[in-house]
Amino acid sequence: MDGKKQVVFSGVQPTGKITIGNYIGSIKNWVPMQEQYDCIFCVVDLHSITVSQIPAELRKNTFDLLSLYLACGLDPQKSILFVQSHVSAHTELAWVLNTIAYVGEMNRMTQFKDKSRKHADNINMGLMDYPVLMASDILLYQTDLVPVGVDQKQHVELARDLAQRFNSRFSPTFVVPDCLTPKVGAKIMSLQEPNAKMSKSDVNENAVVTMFDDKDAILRKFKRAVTDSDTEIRFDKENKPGVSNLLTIYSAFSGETIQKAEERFAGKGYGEFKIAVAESVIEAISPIQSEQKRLAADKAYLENILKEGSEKAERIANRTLQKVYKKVGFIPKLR
Ligand code: AQP
Repeated sequence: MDGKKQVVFSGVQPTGKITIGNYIGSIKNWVPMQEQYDCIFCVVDLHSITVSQIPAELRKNTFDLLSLYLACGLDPQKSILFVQSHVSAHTELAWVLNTIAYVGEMNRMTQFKDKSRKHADNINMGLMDYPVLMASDILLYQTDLVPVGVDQKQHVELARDLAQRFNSRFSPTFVVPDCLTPKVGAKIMSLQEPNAKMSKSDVNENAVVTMFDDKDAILRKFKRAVTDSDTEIRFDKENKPGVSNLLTIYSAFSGETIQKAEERFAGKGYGEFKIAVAESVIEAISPIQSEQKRLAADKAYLENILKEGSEKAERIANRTLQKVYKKVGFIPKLR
């Protein structure tokens, strides 16, 4: 990191098997950014416990996600890769930001409302505070750009608001980050309910294609994807959400524009179209899957990446945290 390039920060929660939605909406877009920006990518495990997790599974999912990052092309020589809970400044800054975040604005967050409905037996403070911790993740690194899917846009806007609020209440401290969403695939939809987002924690496994699914499962899930009673393969989100979602997935994995894909499939049946979409996914993710498996078996290598990554992240994060502590009036700790 030479401090001259713009800084990019993003992360994914190890809450389950990463979906093709997570991949298209985030990780896939991070890879080319490494050439142009100072990039910091995190496995955000602190966020994941806002919903109940089985500890052994969380540990496995964390390593699986790190190895998936690497298999997709994130390079520890170019980017800082680390696990959120290894850098304590994330929770420390979150505490300070909590004191300038209003309960009213946190209550209005769409994801909080959605997850409160889905996990009515566990509406914990962490779930409500999730966006403040995410603001802390972003602001600690003086981030310029946050590449995320559309569902996280509201949280990045909160990070912007908190940065501006802190800067004006004390003095300029944080870079105010911009949100970056992909042109195609910013919100991949469920294969079973094309008006709902594809989510890794969906209990209906036919609704979700994961980056870990084998070829047969991918084919089966796409064959069962909900479409409509029409026969035309045309992009029309409002009237043909299922077909539009499949066209988006095809475009993201094949690299062909949606318009070209519409021309390719003109006059073809839904059955044939679904198989072609599945094949485009299989072709793109098979090499990633083999590489992920190979890397996941090398625990020492992964641990070393995390050790080096967290040391680099900590240096940057602690600099920001010390500035913040000084501005709010805490006395410096003598060393
Ligand atoms: N369906 C999606 N389409 C495009 N992008 C998506 N993202 C999530 N779902 C889609 C993007 O993936 C990144 C990581 O998301 P996350 O793990 O931090 O949490 P999330 O947004 O809550 O994703 P999930 O899959 O819905 O997880 P669970 O089920 O655990 O809540 C983000 O950039 C997100 O925008």
